[in-house]
Amino acid sequence: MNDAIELFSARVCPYAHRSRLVLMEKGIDFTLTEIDLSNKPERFLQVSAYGKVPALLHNEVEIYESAIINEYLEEVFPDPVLLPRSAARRAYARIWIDYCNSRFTTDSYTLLKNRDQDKMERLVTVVHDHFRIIENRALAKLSGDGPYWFGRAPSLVDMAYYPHFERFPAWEYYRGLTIPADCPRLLNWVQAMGNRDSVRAIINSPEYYIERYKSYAT
Ligand SMILES: N[C@@H](CCC(=O)N[C@@H](CS)C(=O)NCC(=O)O)C(=O)O
Repeated sequence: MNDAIELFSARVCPYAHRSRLVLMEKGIDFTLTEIDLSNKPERFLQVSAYGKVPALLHNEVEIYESAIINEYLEEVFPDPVLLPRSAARRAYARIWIDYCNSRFTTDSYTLLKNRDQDKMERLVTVVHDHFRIIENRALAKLSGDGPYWFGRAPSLVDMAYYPHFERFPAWEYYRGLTIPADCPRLLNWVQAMGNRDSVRAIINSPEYYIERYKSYAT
C-alpha cells in the first residue's frame, strides 16, 4: 500500500513534537502541516475532533492525541520497536507516559504560569519531586546501564518526555528551575536524548522557547 501520512503540528507544541520524533525515529515519510492555532483550518478540524495538535491522517485513518498517535504508529510501523517486549514493561511504559501527561506536565505548567511569589517555592519543590521520582522510581529501576528509559534503546516514553525537557530553558529562565544534582541519570538522559539525530533535526533554541513562553510566565 502507498502510505500517505500527514501530521498536523505546531512548532511550539510539545505534544506535536512527540509525534514528529516518533515518525522520524521510525524513518516514516510524512507531510508536516503547520497549524496556526489561532486560526484553525477546517481541514484540520475535520481530523482532530478536539481541535488540538498533533493530529494524524494516514490514508483514510484520522487519529489525534499524541500518546494514541504514537501507539498507533508503533503498531502500524513496528520497526524499530519503541515499546519494550515484555507485557510488564509495556505496562510500565504506559504508566510513565500517563505520569507525564497527568502529573509532570500539569505541575510544570502550574509552576510556569504561577505569579504568586508566596506559592513559588512550593511549586518548585513539587517539580523537583517529579524529577526525583523519575530518577529513582523510573530510571534507576528500568534503565539498567543504558541512558534511556528502558536502557540502551529509546522508547515511546523517551519521546513523550523529551519535548518538555527541550522547553526546560524557559522554566530555568523564568522560574530559576534546575535539575537537582542528585538526579544524575536524568541529567544523563537529557544529554543522550539531545544527541539523537531525530531530536537534532528539529530542535529549537532556548531563546525560541523563552520568547514563546513569555506570555505564560510574565
Ligand atoms: N493531550 C493532547 C494535548 C495537545 C495540546 O494541548 N495541543 C495544544 C498545543 S500544545 C493545542 O492544540 N491547543 C489548541 C487548543 O486547545 O485550541 C495530546 O497529547 O495530544
